[in-house]
Amino acid sequence: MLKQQFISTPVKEVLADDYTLAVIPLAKQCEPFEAGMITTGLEGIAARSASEVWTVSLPTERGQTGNTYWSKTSELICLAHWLSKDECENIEYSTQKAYESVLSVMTEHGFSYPFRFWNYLPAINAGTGDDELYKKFCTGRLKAFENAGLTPASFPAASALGHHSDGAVIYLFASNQVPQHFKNNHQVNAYEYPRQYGVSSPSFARATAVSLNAVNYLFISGTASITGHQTLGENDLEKQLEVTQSNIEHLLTTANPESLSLSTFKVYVRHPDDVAFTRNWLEARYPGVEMLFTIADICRKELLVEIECFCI
Ligand code: 3EB
Repeated sequence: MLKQQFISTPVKEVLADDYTLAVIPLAKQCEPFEAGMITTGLEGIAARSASEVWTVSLPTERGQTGNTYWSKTSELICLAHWLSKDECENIEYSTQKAYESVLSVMTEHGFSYPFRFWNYLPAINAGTGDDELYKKFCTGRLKAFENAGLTPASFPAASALGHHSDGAVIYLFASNQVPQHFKNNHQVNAYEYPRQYGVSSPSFARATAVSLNAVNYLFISGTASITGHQTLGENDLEKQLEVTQSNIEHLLTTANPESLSLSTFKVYVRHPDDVAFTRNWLEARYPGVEMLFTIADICRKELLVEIECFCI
């Protein structure tokens, strides 16, 4: 059983538990410490500091291969790879190398199918036009996927957000069961976005379903106020929440083969002042869903909020 929880137990204590696959504290650092712990540079809401914890029902083995940190059971592996501040200066090249590393370490450990990626980058919106950091990241990621023989049909669910610290981290989950990747019929596939959004399209699916040890899970990618390929509700938080909600609801009905239920939201809010409204809006509509709120830059400058989901 794979579980995602948001808890305030000290990180050391969480890591001491063999059944912890990964603990992801909300802290300003984005650098490696030890296998099983993933610092991302993303900050939480003061006075509500929780960590995101992924637990499994078999004891984990953890280690490091080159600069990639991993934690695994017989069913799945979590791999994490950081880029230093200097490496982030050449984000396209460093992203490509990081993706090539994590994919090769994944394969060495006997896992063939990445099913969920997270990408946390510094100054994601810095640079204009094709020079925007996020767009160069997309080119590096796509080159690595192409070199690894991954086609758009096997791109998994993902999130890509910006933090206000130095360094970057890419982490993923992979299995040896073939996952199923889904589109959102209300949105252009990210990997088919038109040229205006960058030289290389973003390589991810809108949702990925996976079965581990006969238990089904659905990962919904970071989802935002985009219809077709267009951003809706510029400068209008509530409109963006409505469009985001309708995208999530659409995925729950069309990209959810096992009819799973929403368990958690990881919510990325650009402006700290928008957190209270966002929290109230979501809690009123999703009383049974556990939520973690983080302050993050979303990869399109006009987007104010992005939500990812885990369903069981
Ligand atoms: C979007 O739908 C919003 O580049 O990995 C969401 C999830 C977004 C993942 C990624 C980007 C990514 O285009 C941005």
